Amino acid sequence: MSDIGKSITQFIIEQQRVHKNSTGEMSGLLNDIVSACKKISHLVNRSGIIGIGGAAESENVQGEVQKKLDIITNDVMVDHLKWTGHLAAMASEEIEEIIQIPANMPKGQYLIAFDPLDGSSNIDINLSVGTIFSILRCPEGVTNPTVEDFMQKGSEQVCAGFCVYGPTTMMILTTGQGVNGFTLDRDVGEFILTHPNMTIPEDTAEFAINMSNQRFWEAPVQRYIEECVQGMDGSREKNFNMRWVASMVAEVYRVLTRGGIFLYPLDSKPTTQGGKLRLLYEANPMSFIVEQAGGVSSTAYQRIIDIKPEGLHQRVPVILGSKNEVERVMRYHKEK
Ligand code: AHM
Ligand code: MG
Repeated sequence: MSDIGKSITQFIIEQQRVHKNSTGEMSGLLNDIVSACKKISHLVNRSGIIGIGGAAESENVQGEVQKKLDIITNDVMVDHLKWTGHLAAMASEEIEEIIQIPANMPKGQYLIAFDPLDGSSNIDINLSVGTIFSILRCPEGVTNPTVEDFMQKGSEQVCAGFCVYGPTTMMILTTGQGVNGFTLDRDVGEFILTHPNMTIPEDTAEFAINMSNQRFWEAPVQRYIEECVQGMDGSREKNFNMRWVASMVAEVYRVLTRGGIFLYPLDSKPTTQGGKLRLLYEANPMSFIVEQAGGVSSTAYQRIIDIKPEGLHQRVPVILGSKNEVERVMRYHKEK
């Protein structure tokens, strides 16, 4: 029987039953995240009407001007996750230090790192934004986690997912057994399984990169993009199309749906040296999802989920998507 049409609640509980020793804590945590994302979807949808669009008067730890919704959605995530007893600590793009569970609340065995509103520069122009999250196990015996406890490789993730607030609100989820996509049915307030077993085609003719950074790229990326742009007239003898939404959730969703390659490579811009995207709550969860869907995710030199993190807000170059294209870019770097 097809699983399409199943609610995310049923899906999560059925997955839990497959694991014999499961305590149900992960299912509980996923349900908390689902509730938070439904609330965020509602707020994003109504932001213009209730006057929460536009910039706030603050900057986050990365020195980026915050949107009002960056702050509000961060609070929604923290408020939904801090009291249910499933987490030992949290880390957010918007907060410099880790977020501890209040002393009067029970603690659980998981850690979460999240970007509450990815692509928030798109909010005021009504393009897709999203929430990204990565779940790690809290090291055994640790009751008061520190930053060090979050410094786990992406390959240690037990679950990763993201929500896209676009024409429809979608939740994409992996627990290491493939990738499934759910669409929010607003009438009943449930995410419904609409995209089971998402897989990324190995080949593609679509690339995504911010071309305005071209002069800052390294030679192998210059070469790869130049060949795509030359299309039929160049060495690839094939025409490529290009997209750049400036919202990683939308780009990765597109790659999961019809293939493609997404690049935010190493560049020599003073503001993004070492890459732009953050390892813990952007690159790692997206890489886990992409690999689970049959794609590849690399810095061009190294598999992203093999990186040992050194900081909560560490940035890395990201090249992910259809296997044959990502491997080609990696090969160009090796040849260099
Ligand atoms: P954010 O988390 O502050 O929104 O930044 C991350 C976003 C990604 O979603 C997107 O891929 C990238 O930044 C776009 O950057 P740029 O504006 O340099 O093209
Ligand atoms: Mg982000």
